[in-house]
Amino acid sequence: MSNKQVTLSTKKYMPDPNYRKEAWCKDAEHAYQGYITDPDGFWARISHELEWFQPWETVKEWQYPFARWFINGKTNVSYNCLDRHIAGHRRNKVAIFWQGDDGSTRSLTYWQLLREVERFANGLKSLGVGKGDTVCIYMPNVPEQIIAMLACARIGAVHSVVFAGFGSDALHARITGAGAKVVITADASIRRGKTIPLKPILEEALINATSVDHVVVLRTQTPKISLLSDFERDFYELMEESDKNCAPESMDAEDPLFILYTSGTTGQPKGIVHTTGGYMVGTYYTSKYVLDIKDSDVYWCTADPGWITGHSYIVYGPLLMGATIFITEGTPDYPDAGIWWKYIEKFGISIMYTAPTAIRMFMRFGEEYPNRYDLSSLRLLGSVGEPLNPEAFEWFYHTIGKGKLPIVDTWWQTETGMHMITTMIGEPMKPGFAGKPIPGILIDIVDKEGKPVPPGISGQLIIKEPWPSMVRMVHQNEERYRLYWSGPENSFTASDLAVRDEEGYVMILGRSDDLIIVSGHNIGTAEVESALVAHKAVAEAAVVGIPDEMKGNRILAFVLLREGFIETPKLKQDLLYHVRITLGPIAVPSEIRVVDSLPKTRSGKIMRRVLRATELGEDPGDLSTIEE
Ligand code: 6R9
Repeated sequence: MSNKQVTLSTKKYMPDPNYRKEAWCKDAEHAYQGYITDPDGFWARISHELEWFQPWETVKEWQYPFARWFINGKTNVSYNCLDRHIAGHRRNKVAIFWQGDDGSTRSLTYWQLLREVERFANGLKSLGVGKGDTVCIYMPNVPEQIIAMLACARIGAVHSVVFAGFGSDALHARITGAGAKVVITADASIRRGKTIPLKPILEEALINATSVDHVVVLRTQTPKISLLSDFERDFYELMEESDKNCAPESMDAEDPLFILYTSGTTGQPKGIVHTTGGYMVGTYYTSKYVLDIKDSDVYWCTADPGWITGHSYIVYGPLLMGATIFITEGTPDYPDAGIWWKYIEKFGISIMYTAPTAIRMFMRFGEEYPNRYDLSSLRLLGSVGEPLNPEAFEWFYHTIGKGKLPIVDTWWQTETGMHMITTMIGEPMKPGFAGKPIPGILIDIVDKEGKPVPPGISGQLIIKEPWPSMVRMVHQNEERYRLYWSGPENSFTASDLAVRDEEGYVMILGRSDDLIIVSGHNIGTAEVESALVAHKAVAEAAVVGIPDEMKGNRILAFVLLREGFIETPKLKQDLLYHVRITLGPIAVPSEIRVVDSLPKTRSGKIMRRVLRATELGEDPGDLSTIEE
């Protein structure tokens, strides 16, 4: 297996110098050097911007492969997200704007949010939930989900949020895996104008889930569904019956804050455990310096709280910053493909943090939808979840950003808890490249012997030193946890393939477990997909490796065409030719199949292993994370 030479584009967009002047991060290079000179001092300074009930004694203790951060510090994340702002000038500031699928809207100020969190926290206590107990949250994207998360954090309960799109088997596995004592749910979620019952799914998931003592149900439908007395409690009744004041539990920096099962693009989901102090510092730091959240912003992260992006950058990071956040239960193309742009105009959204899969979907619908709305409130765009291929970057930059807004393409993982690589505001942007490691993060790209590769050569992405919001444990699977730190010189292996250019900009080539080796050459699925998507006829593409007697593997490509294009032998030839000239003959698929849809995880990642298994007539494995 050889490390491959990658031809890199040198296209650059120079940002308006004013963006840097006004950004929290004025000089990323200087900050980066600041970390190198004094790593612990760097994190210490950031930690002091937050409140600790008892100051920590040491920044970190690293006993490979276990790290502890902010030793003996005591704090509470909900206190830092709420009470800290109430005491200051943000008391009456809107914390959450919510937009329902049916057009209704709600808002909660920081004051109101704290009131509800305190009461609900007491409600959980009355159900016997205490510090260290696990609570499962299975709810749609409504403010009550955030209230539930913060209430858990307030009393020291560990939440395990399960995305509302999961079915009963997946939910059962997560409830029993984490030993949840209470499950918080809703009667239904609303999508595309349809009511999708959630409670029956939970009922099925609860069969043989013996750890669960109570279920709390948010009832939004009329007439109200009936509840089993004692076992099931109404969300608001529980809240109203409870005391209004709930002092935040004093949590050790290393006490767990939550468990989150990873998206499961490959194999079985893993319960990633994050702790209090380090996660708080890491998400606060990046919400400030990468997402550049200011008091005047209306911030929208389009993810669902059920994913790490939602945990870190809808809930914790932005609320630690005292931001006004926008959330919606709706879908991006209902009632039409203009709805997101309409929200931006309606709420004056200034920071939009979204995913390449959404951007590519909007590209398919065309510019007329965003062009109908006033998007002038936007000042910063962000992307996360998959490589932002150059075509999607260009569309986002020109059509949404009007050729002037900075785009932060943030590379990170459930395991990293916070952003790791991006192009900080004010730095030149290179389409196709996520950017450089952020100040505080040291990375490298290595070959299979663990030796750093030169620019232009692909290799494994590793993280060289621990960081505050790193995964602390895989729930009940220490062996799996240890595997993360099996990189060269005790580094963290990200399972992503990447390449760097001469200036140190990193391009993510896709999961290394999605690597296809054709005639001894490593081919990243993302590279071939990006080449296909660069063709004007292709909206989305997925490629998989199929065993081949001659080459070891051959490449099979699935493509979704843009509107106005139809499948013809000529078009397929054009696509193959296009890959040949962009990536070279080695990367040319042996076959192209035109399809109507691609299997994706609910967080929008293409599930290549499902395509591959279907093709080979094999068992596709765990399908719990698949989108219908
Ligand atoms: C935050 C999140 C992690 C995997 C990661 C990588 C891919 C995420 C990316 C990106 C290229 C980016 N990924 N952000 N690839 N550019 N900006 O998505 O966490 O669900 O754990 O997925 O997602 O392959 O390894 P998670």
